[in-house]
Amino acid sequence: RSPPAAPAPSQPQVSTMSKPVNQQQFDTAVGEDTVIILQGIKKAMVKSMTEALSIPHFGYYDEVNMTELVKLRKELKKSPMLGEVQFTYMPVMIKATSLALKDYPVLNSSLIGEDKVLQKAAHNIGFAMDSPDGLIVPNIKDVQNLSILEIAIELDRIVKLGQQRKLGQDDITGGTFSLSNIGSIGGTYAKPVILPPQAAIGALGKIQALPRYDEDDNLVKQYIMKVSWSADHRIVEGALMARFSNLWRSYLENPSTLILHMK
Ligand code: CAO
Repeated sequence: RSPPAAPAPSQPQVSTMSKPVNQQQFDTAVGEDTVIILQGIKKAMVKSMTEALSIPHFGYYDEVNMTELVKLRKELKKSPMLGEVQFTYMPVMIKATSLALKDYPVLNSSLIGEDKVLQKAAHNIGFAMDSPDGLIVPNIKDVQNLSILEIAIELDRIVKLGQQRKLGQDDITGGTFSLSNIGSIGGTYAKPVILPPQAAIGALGKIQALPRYDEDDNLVKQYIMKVSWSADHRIVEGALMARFSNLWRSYLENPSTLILHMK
């Protein structure tokens, strides 16, 4: 008598139902497994993030004392110069990035082949945006020539257009360095993925009121933000990333020094 047949390996009951999908449809409740066809921004993310995997990422983390900036923003928010423009921390962080890039231009560059680095003159600072269609990274052009107010106006314009799915090609291409303010949603540290062909990206955590010691050893309430940098270790040494981060942090911790860089 032949032995009983081995049970057939169980097959997942995957429905072959396929459908084109955009961002909102990901959370559609279905009673069976569904194949989702990626299109547009979602499809582009597969390509760019797969490409990013070929970059050896160096991670560097620090905390920034935002106490002075929190106070300053409260005051600046009242400025009539802002009109309807929302004034968040981003314009200051974007300006501080550009100022620090002046001293560390390799972070504003791209590796070409195996032995060339294209150092870019323009500081086109990208920012990750959680848009209705998913992750987009529009950028503010020539930040090195803009005041903080001008950056705030441009950020406001881009965010509003992004929310309405109306961003033009120019706004989403040509970025040279990126920031990802994940802290506007929550969380402290992140492990940001470099957007090729850029060389670095910084993820900004939530600004939190936390106890810290002052110089007289008193415990004081301070506003702290964690920053997580990733840099392309083929062209950026860890020491350089740390020095860049120190300089960037110093602008945010002493925002009055930014006045010296106003045009
Ligand atoms: N910590 C504490 N408060 C923060 C904060 C932070 N890190 N970031 C923003 N806030 C505050 C703002 O100051 C603002 O406060 P008020 O209401 O008092 O003005 C409020 O939160 C809302 O800010 P916002 O998010 O509308 O604006 P923003 O300029 O700070 O950020 C944008 C704009 C587009 C970066 C943000 O909306 C966003 O999409 N963040 C998500 C980025 C993301 O998805 N990253 C992951 C990428 S990898 O998948």
